[in-house]
Amino acid sequence: MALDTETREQLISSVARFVRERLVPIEDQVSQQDKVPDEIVREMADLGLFGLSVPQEYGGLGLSMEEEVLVLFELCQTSPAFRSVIGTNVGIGSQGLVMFGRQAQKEYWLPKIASGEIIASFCLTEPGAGSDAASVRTTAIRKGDVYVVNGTKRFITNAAKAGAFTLMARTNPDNKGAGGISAFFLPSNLKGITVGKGERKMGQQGAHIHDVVFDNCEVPADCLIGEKEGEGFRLAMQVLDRGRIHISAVCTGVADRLVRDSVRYATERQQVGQPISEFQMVQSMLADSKTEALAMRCMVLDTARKRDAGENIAMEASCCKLFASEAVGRIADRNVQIHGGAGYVSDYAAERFYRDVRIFRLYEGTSQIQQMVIARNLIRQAG
Ligand code: COS
Repeated sequence: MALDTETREQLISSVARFVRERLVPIEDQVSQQDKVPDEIVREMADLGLFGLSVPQEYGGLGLSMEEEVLVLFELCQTSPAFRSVIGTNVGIGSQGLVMFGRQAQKEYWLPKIASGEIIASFCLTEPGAGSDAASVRTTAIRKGDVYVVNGTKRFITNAAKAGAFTLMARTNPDNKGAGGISAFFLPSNLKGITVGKGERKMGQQGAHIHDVVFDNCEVPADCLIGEKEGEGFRLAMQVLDRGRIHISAVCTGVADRLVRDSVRYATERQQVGQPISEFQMVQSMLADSKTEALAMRCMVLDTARKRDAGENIAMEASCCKLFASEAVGRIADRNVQIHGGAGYVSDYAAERFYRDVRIFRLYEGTSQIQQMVIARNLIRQAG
């Protein structure tokens, strides 16, 4: 449901102020300590950020996709680790339930997700199933009233804090393809679930990823999302279509921040008796970064509006993710270049952001997967 203009503007300006006053000042601390303070998480909950995409009837803000990306444009003008705190509840962790869940599942879980009372994570990737998501090996075999789940999920964001998982597992081992996979929404405290240690990562300190191991875990049969087995892969793909717009909006927020940092540094830093922003080769970098940031914003907004209008945006979402994640990488690189030697040391945010943005080209589908999705759709349309 779309907000009225005044409420929308209020939400966006509250988020912008929160970023400016509460998040930007502690970016370096979060990176050093590898932890977002609990107090900040509570403030995020108070702002309603965990429930951006949960329908109002279940306690969320029920934003349209367009509104969600407008909020993300503001929220992500700081370390992307902050977005990760709410990211799985807003996106991939909850949306399978929102789109395909049964009434009782939604009534039980969604208010808790919207308030931030529980964190929801998305368990698709496995040691042997990354880009080839249909090759999931984790099994969920029906035995009476339960599914017995065995397998390992990898790089699961927020797993250690999760109170629930959206899990993709193979309910029909005879079907090795997409049709053998089902989706579940289950509590994380079931016997037989172990969360591994946090991985050491290149960037985004403060955001954490873990293995989740299922060892003869008995999952109640009513945790199946939807009415029948075999729908899990399609669910995952539709969650990811939406997630790719979300991540593209995250890239756009970061890009805007980096353009601002580049301009600020270029206008302050003096060389040869003048600000380096006077040099045309520096101007060229500023202009390219601004142009790409604007292009990202336009395509993300356009795709979000199309999704809100009910159009199939699988191809456009991949176009956004491909362009935005690659472009923000170039923008972060130019930002380092404009900062010169200062961009390589950690006194400035440039070095940290350069590492932080690298993951955008990998998660929720690598750039090569986006290219594949785009090309396949084009060819299908032509045929
Ligand atoms: N929406 C709805 N259904 C979809 C879909 C979408 N976006 N994409 C595929 N499907 C359906 C197909 O229509 C097909 O259904 P039928 O068998 O009924 O025809 C089924 O799902 C299988 O699709 P496809 O044959 O295209 O599957 P592939 O195994 O070739 O995989 C890619 C397709 C590579 C696109 C998919 O595996 C993918 O997105 N991989 C990346 C996964 C990813 O992003 N991982 C990140 C981890 S999560 S943070």
